[in-house]
Amino acid sequence: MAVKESLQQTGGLWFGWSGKLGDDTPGTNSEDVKLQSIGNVQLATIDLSRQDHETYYLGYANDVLWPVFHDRLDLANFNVRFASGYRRVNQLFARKLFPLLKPDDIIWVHDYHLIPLAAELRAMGCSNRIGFFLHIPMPPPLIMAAIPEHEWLMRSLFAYDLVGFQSEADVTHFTHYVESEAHADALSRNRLRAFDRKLRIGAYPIGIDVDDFAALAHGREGIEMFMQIREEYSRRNLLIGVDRLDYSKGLPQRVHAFRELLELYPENRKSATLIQIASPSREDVKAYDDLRCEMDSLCGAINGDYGELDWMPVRYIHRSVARRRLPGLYRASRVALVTPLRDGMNLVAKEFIAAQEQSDPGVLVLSRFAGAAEQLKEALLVNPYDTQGTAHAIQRALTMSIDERVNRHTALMERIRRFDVHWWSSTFLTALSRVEADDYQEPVFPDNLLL
Ligand code: ADQ
Repeated sequence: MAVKESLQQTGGLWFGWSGKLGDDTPGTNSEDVKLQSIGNVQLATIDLSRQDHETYYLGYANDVLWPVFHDRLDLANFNVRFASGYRRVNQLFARKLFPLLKPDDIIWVHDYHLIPLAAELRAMGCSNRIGFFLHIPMPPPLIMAAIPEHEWLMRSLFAYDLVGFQSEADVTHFTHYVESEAHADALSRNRLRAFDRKLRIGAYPIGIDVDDFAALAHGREGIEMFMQIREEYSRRNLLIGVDRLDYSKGLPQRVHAFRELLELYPENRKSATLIQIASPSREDVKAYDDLRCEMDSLCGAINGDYGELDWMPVRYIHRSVARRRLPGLYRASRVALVTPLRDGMNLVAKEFIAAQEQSDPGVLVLSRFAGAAEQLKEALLVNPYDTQGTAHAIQRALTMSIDERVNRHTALMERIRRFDVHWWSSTFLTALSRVEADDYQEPVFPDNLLL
């Protein structure tokens, strides 16, 4: 979404996987690039063969990089076929993209599926300016070092001119990795030299389009959703969780904390309801199937143990909600639970803030392990592994005075408005275009925000 908005502003070429599987039968070529224009954006897409989808996408990207970068070594599947599929598809993408490039194009590569893309392009003679943004967290050095190909992956990042991370913690992890594993020299806070190349790095926390999201809250479907939920839950305090069903999002821990709330503060029985929306995600990967079973069982148990004829503690919905309806749901909720075990940023936290009524806002309970916690200091920050601590924070959110809610919300709103999606893309692209200028001053972030 954020990338689409940014590209629509500048115009340009979007290149990537079509999301479809190609025909593997002999005589057909699934590697053809399909071109189409939408407004000022040209779309170039390519299908993946079944084998590449299995090894590159399901395998290396989602069964190796995703778990390891979210500190879940226990879930990683280090299969050598996955690594070669990942390298092969990045080579294929580079081969297909290279002929489409103009000499002065600036290339912005997104996320962990494409770490070696610049190195493959450079090997073909590409000298364009290339930047990379990692949407997920950068793990600490010793966790990264568990990936058998870690050195190759991190060396590949030095083929970029600029590498952007979501948070200062990610920048620190990367710097420590290259200093300890690749004897990198830190030329300054944001410039490193290793593998015979210089690289600029920085924290560019992604934001949302605040006005656009706030406007959706007052659109027809936003208002309908708000009225419907307000009416249905007129006698209840509503808590909301909206996530992909992913083990990084801490959903079982969240249900445990909500259960603890009902134990520690029984006054919430019959009055507090948690709506948890968990959209299906990566259902071909086993860990996601296990999580689905765990959530079904936990939500069934809490409703069985605490539910009454006229009240169920948890409404668990394993589907996604249309984007236009989400702000209405957020606006009708007293508290949002955004409690991932690890998250690059987490845009739901920012969307919840943007959807609130300024005069009577809800409270954000936010995991300290989400990248968003570096910016959103006025949320109630929690450790999601600490069930009791999280339950206490939820109770504090439910009972917070209107003055405190307004003060916290005002500060948070100012923050997400100032560092919105337009700030994110323009700051990154400015830094990328000026990467070699010695006088270029990196935006100091988030130091100026830790008030
Ligand atoms: P995600 O892990 O997908 O993205 P997140 O930032 O929470 O995580 O959500 C992205 C978008 O999906 C948001 O706009 C949100 O509203 C929407 N969404 C999430 N769950 C939904 C649901 N159940 N129904 C409908 N919409 C839903 C990755 C990283 C994040 C990082 C983003 C952007 O993992 O840490 O914030 O990229 O960089």
